[in-house]
Amino acid sequence: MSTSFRCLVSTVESDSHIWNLVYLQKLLEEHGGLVRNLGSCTPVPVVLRGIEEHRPDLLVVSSINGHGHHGARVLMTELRSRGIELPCVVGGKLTTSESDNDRVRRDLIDQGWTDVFNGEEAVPRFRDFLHHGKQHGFAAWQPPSAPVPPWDNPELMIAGAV
Ligand code: B12
Repeated sequence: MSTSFRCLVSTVESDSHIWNLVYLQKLLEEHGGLVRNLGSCTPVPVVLRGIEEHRPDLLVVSSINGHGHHGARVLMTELRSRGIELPCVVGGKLTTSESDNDRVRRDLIDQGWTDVFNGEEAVPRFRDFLHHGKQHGFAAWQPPSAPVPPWDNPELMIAGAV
């Protein structure tokens, strides 16, 4: 891939926060992204139309109102049902509890998201992702696995260790 790439920025339908989207647009532009920012409260059909018209190399979704986990699941379900295989990442404050971060990361990566950027390391990890993606293609990214806490580990639960 050349050093510039086409990128669609959106949020989820419920989320009216804007400055997270502006921040991401600027960050992506600093890294060579040609960005179309769809703005707040983005309905799924608007994202689908944006993909058709803009033909991005990458979809970046940000949500901070606490409903992002649900919104991201809904969006990915629609993308998959239409056979859209575009690299897609999501990040921000995706639930109302920081302690959900690893579980949400695992769930969304399992659903088909290329990676999920939440918690304190979100932006530094995202920069690494962009550098890697520009060299090797965003689809080649292997997300680091999220740790499984003991209370989410069925083997430990069955053994009665927790
Ligand atoms: C401004 C603001 C509003 C404004 C938004 C105005 C506007 N049009 O933008 C108004 C008043 C409308 C608002 C409303 C609400 N808000 Co508000 N809001 C904020 C506030 C104060 C700042 C958000 C902001 O602009 N930050 C600046 C941007 C640049 O930073 P950021 O969003 O944090 O993003 C950073 C990271 O999260 C990360 N990031 C974000 N997305 C992504 C994506 C990727 C891929 C990556 C790599 C990184 C990344 O990078 C950014 C830079 O570090 C925050 C509290 C706070 N101090 O953060 C609450 C906050 C986001 N709001 C909150 C809530 C609950 C609401 C409401 C539900 C309140 C209500 N009961 O009505 C509504 C929801 C409205 C809706 N439908 O979405 C909560 C969310 C709680 C959660 N997720 O756990 C927060 C965190 C306040 C709190 N502490 O409780 N809000």
